[in-house]
Amino acid sequence: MNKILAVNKLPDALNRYIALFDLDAFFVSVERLQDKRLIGKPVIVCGMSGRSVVSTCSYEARKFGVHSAMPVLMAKHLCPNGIYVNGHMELYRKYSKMVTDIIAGKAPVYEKASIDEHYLDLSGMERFFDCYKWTQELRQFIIKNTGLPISCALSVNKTVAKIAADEVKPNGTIFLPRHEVQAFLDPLSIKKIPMLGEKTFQVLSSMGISTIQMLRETSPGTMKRLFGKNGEVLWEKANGRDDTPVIQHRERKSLSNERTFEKDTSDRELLERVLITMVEHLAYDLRKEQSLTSCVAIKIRYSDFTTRTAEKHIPFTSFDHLLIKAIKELFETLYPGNLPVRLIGVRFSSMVKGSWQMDLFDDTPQMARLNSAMDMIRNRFGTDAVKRAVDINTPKKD
Ligand code: TTP
Ligand code: MG
Repeated sequence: MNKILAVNKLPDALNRYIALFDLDAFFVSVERLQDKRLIGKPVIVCGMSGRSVVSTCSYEARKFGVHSAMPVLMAKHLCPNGIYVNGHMELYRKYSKMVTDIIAGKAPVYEKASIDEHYLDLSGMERFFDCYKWTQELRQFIIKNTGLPISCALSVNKTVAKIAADEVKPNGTIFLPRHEVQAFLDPLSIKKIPMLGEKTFQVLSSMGISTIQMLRETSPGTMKRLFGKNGEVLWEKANGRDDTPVIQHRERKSLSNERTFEKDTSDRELLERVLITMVEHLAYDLRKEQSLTSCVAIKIRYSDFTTRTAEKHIPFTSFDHLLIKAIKELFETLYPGNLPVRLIGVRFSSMVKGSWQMDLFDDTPQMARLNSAMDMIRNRFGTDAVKRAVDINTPKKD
């Protein structure tokens, strides 16, 4: 294991070989495996309520201007003849795992960055074989064994691999060695740099900066003054530099938290508040590692050490309000209301990688915004910095 990790820390960061494998229109491609009639058509995978958003759409639908996270109502306006399909998260999870298993069986170091993206670090391997040829063979193997279209870019770091893969999609592959990186990046819009948000884009546009070349020709000092540390990172990226390592993926099966009380308690309100705080912490962890859960459980241990557990399957989510609702329901059914409790715990399992804000199950954009606003505060000031009114009096974690 140590040997493998050492590959990640090559002394010359410029000589890395980093590949990105990203499935094309992933959810749509899986739906097409189930129903061949969807092939070649504008297909939109989304929730079905009036307030739902688009999860993803086929490249045929993208021509009409439809894209992920767009309200379905707007998509229907732009693409009235599209085929609107309700998603099947369990299936996507299955296919995602299939791809991960193939990559895990062949790659020295890989990171699962989202439900359909894997970064591979092949640095050092170039001494033994042609890395690009190797990625092509792996790509063909994935296509043959899963039936899913996938694009692949091989270059010197994660940022360039990501930008390059997006450029050659769908069904594309590209190799960008170091000496070709800058010429490739220069003419592209600054919008193509991952993580360059809307506000930054507006500020840079107002300064007349529209291409990556213009951005890199701006001084790093100006970028720092305007956007702080983030500005410097953007400037580095515009210069084709990014030292972020590929972090070896480990499948996390579950997330859990429990608390033993100093003195046993049958205070129902206190127990509920403790549960809610635990759910908020775990849900924050879920979102931080870009995962969703579809199984929540609670555990109650009484004074006499009898332990009771209950679990519930729910649609995949990482939203506080849905998880809290499920946990409260479990608590209602499990706790009779008078026995003194010694320990209480929460567990999330059946997890899947998912980095998007809105899922297929009709969560509103407002809820997504509330969660991400709370997360931003927690990232800056710590997990306990913001709480729901209901758990405001709950003591901190033991
Ligand atoms: P992406 O890889 O961003 O998109 P994609 O695979 O559909 O299309 P592309 O060819 O451009 O890679 O996301 C992977 C899956 O994650 C996507 O199929 C659906 C889901 N997803 C959402 O549910 N909501 C979102 O906002 C996004 C961006 C993705
Ligand atoms: Mg994709």
